[in-house]
Amino acid sequence: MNTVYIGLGSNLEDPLAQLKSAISTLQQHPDIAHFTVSEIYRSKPVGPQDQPDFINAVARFDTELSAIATLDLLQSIEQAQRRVRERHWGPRTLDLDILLFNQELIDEPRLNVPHPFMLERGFVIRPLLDLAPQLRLHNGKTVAEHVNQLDTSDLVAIKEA
Ligand code: A4P
Ligand code: MG
Repeated sequence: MNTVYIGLGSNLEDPLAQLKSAISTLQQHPDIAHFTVSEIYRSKPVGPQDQPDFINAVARFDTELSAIATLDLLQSIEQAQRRVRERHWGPRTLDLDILLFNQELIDEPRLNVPHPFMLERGFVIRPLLDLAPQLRLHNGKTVAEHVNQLDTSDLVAIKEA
């Protein structure tokens, strides 16, 4: 069984609904077990600023799928939610990134794990703190230690009614 952490992001076409839809699809998927998700956050865009704020979360699940098969599954969910892919680091209806796959280092044309930018992104590390504060990252620090080095002041947990 593989333990996977993924990042979820959206800033177009009702981003909160986009995330909830992806979460529901993953929760119900036959190849996914023990699905848990962080709080959901609103965050300022990293990269181009002339785009709407993002909604972000991190989820963890177990699966027998390989890393590439997991990527295929995530990309099929992105496609099903009609992801618009126009500009690098630009607006998107749904972005599902594999952050961690067990403790593996994967360097393939379609897949880099750990996700190359995860350590510098508050919108990844802050939600990850909700799920796994003691998880040891590839820089040798736990999530709880590492989060202190990031500015997470732009992240606001969304209170749901
Ligand atoms: N790929 C390689 N490694 C991975 C991985 N670990 N997980 C490949 C998923 N995909 C991976 O991705 C392009 C290719 O990366 C995929 O076909 C896959 O084979 P993409 O998602 O189509 O391209 P992209 O989104 O333009 O690039 P990327 O690098 O995914 O963008 P990022 O890094 O995800 O940045 N600000 C806030 N506040 N919140 C956000 O969520 N997101 C971005 C997007 C920018 N700013 C943001 C946020
Ligand atoms: Mg992506």
